Parts: sequence; structure tokens; C-alpha cells
Amino acid sequence: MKEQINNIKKNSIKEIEKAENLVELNNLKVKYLGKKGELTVVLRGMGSLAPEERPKIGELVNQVRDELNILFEQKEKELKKKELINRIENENIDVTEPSKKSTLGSLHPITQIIKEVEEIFLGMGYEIADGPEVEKAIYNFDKLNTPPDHPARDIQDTFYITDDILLRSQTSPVQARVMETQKPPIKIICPGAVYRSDSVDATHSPVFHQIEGLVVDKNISMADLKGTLEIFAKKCLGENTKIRFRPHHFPFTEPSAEADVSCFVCGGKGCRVCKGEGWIELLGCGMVHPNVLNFCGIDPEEYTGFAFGFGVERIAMAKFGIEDMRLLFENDVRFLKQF
Ligand code: 2NM
Repeated sequence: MKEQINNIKKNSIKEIEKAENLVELNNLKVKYLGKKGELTVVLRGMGSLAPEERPKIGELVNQVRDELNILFEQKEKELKKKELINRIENENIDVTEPSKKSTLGSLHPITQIIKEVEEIFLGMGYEIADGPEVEKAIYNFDKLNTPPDHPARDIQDTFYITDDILLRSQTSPVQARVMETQKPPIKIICPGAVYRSDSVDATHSPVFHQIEGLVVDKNISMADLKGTLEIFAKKCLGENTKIRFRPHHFPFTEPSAEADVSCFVCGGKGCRVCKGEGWIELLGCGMVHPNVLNFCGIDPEEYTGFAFGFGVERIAMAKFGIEDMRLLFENDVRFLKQF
């Protein structure tokens, strides 16, 4: 039996040396040390030996097994290294192969307009302010000179959460908050989502976006308002854009006006975009009502201000020639890809 074990040892050492890859090596491990391996079988056959022989043979088997295990380990390391070197030598990377195209998304048209308007006003020294979309009725209405019996406060028009908390219907509550906490001079624009209880159609959505602007300082006049909006219109819609003001009414401004711009498609002759008018309604504006300044802790005897506001969707639709507002909210990639 001793001889048999030594033969196994001799043969296995020879074979391990000759193994050319990891699969071969693993097969040898099974052949000699596996459950039905040659050495294992010898160990099992020890029952037939004389009792005094068993410890010696057992010791020999264990010794051979340990030696083989070490050899297997060494050979495995060697073969792994060889395979790695082989792979590195034979692998070639074709640097001329065209790369996989990665598709890059783009900003939503509403975001594009907001960013563009922000850039224009940042360039004129304005800061960008924001505030909560879930707002107190006081900030959305009372401080903006919109009393409790005003039709805009009707539950038909505004989303109430409780009697005095609502989804803001304009971004002016942000401006009321800024006036309350900061001293003039104030020069801000407030972009953001606003909510009104409107049914969805081609020109209405219960959620849309507004940008409102506010300037409060000493000696601010209607001339500052008109000059500012003229610069804005030209930068936003083209240097040839003309602007006109029509009297209007807002509770938070007095006097108030709506501003139209000459159609940037036909230049004023009349076309489909301006519906033959030559003019497109751009925004609402006015001089901040003294009550609003008062309600927000600013002395109207010392300071005056102007404010303006417009819907981003309407501007985006005019500028990009989008005919249905719903497209701006459905987020169909085939639509968004075009901008
Ligand atoms: C508009 C039109 C006119 C406006 C007024 C104020 C504030 F806070 F100063 F009272 N913020 N925005 C305003 C004025 C908004 O949107 C059509």
C-alpha cells in the first residue's frame, strides 16, 4: 500500500507539472484528491490493513495530500499568471471603431424660457427669489391688496388646502415675503409654478409657470417700468421689437397696464401667430399699490416700486410656435426633442 501511495504521488506530481491550463489542473485535482479520487480511495481501503499499520499509512496519505495541495496551489498561481499575460498580449483594442452614441437630453422649453429670462434680468442687476408653492392666503391675497371678497379668492378659481392655506395662484407672495424681510433697494424676479382651478384645454392648465418682477427703491417711476420692459422685450424677442402699454386693472398695482409686443413673426403686419393683430400680449404690470407696500412694512411715502408678471407657457408657445399648451405637460419625448 505504501508503494501504491508513492506511485500516486509520483504520477500526480508529473501530471501537475504538465498541466497547461486551469481546466486541466482542476480535473487533476478531482482525479487525485476528489471524493472518488485515487488518494481518497486508498484512505478508504485502510480498513483491510492490520491495526498496527493503519497510523503509519494514514500519516503518509495525509502528508502526500498536503504536499499535493501545495503543488496544486502553486501551479494554479502560475497558470493564472500565464493566462493573464496571454490575454494582454493577444487582446487588441480597435481605437478606430465608432463609439456607442450616447443620447443627450435637453432642457424642457419652459425651463429654457425661464433660464433665458433669468439671464436677461441678472444682467440688469436683479436677484432671483423663490418661496413656497403651498402658501398662506395672507401672502397670496391680503398683503397683495386682494380683499376677502375679491373674485380671485373664490374656491372656483383657487385651490384651497384649508381656509387660510392654498396653492399659490401667482408668484407675487414671494415678493411680499421679500418686501417684508428685506430693505429697499429691492430688485428681484420670481419664477415658479402657480396653480389655478382651470380646466385643461389648448390654452389653460391648472398648473403653469409665472415670472414676476419687482423693483422697490426711492423715486422709482412708471418711466423705469417702461424702460425696463422695453429692454427686456428687445433682448427676449429681438432688437426690432416694439412695446405698447394699455391701461388695465390689477388689485396690487396702481396704475396698472398690460404690455403688448409687436409680433416677432410678421413684425406687425399681421399673421397666424398674432392672429392678424400685429401685436402679442406679453405681460401685466404697474406701480406697486401703496397698500401693498404698507402691508409689507415698507413706507410708501419714502419708497415706490414697479412690478410685472407673465405666464411662461404663453411666451414659450408664442416663441416656439406651439399651438396646444397640453404638449408642454405631456412630456412626450418626440415633442420635447424638437427644442
Ligand atoms: C402681474 C401684473 C402686475 C405684481 C405685483 C407684485 C407685488 F408683489 F409687488 F405686489 N408682484 N407682481 C404684478 C403686477 C404681477 O402679473 C400679471
